[in-house]
Amino acid sequence: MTVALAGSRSEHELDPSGPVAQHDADERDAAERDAAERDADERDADERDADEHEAAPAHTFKILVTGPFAAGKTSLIRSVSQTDVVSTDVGTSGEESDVKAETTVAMDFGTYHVPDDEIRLLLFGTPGQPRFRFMTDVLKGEVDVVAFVVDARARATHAAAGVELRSLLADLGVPAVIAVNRCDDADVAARIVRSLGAAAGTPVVPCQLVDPDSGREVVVEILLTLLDSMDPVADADGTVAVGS
Ligand SMILES: Nc1nc2c(ncn2[C@@H]2O[C@H](COP(=O)(O)OP(=O)(O)OP(=O)(O)O)[C@@H](O)[C@H]2O)c(=O)[nH]1
Ligand SMILES: [Mg+2]
Repeated sequence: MTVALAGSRSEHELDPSGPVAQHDADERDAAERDAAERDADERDADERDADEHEAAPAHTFKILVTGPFAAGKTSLIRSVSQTDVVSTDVGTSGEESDVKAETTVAMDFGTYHVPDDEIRLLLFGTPGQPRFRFMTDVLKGEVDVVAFVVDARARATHAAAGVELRSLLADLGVPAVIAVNRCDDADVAARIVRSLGAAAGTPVVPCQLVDPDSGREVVVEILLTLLDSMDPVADADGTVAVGS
């Protein structure tokens, strides 16, 4: 049926089967299609979340990578990280620019994942310049192991590094691994670590941190240190497992 009203809408506009009605129907269809697509997207997102949850490693540990300026902290994280490293290096200013062109001003972040053991390390690197030392306080919460990096050749930095190391470990009460960078000699590395005043038995790794294989030796020592620091838990059947 078509109703014509003078001065009002045209007869086409009021025809229930005309263009306006067709337009309304199209809009309804489009809205239904949008809603269906939204539902499908939400289902996909839920499934992705569930998959990610299932794939999440059982044990995640926070490692604080710290030490004096230019020791090789960023190099360690860049060498071993299995995910893109979050880096905050910018042009070095002041007298330290004679040592190297770029320096970390906030933090480095990288990860290392041991799939079979479902272990993931979160590696947080601190800046080395004293004026950014407050970032160590920001980053040091809930740390499981300190990876302390010193440059074997930068002897002038060792006294202050020892003070920093001892105070940090006294504060955090967690174990440390000491990476003696630019050093291939285990005896030299052990001597440097003794001069830092580290506790006897602190693991020491002589290393070249620009080399990923060498960086992974530090990671292995971190993993062993984590295992040592965990309490053994005896199962009912007498087997011993480690838990975090
Ligand atoms: N030859 C050599 N160079 C290295 C090694 N490790 C680090 N370097 C270099 O030493 C410099 C310092 O390394 P970084 O990793 O930036 O040191 P950092 O401790 O992060 O420095 P800040 O964040 O500024 O305190 C860089 O120019 C590196 O390329 C190494 O094992 N061998
Ligand atoms: Mg750095």
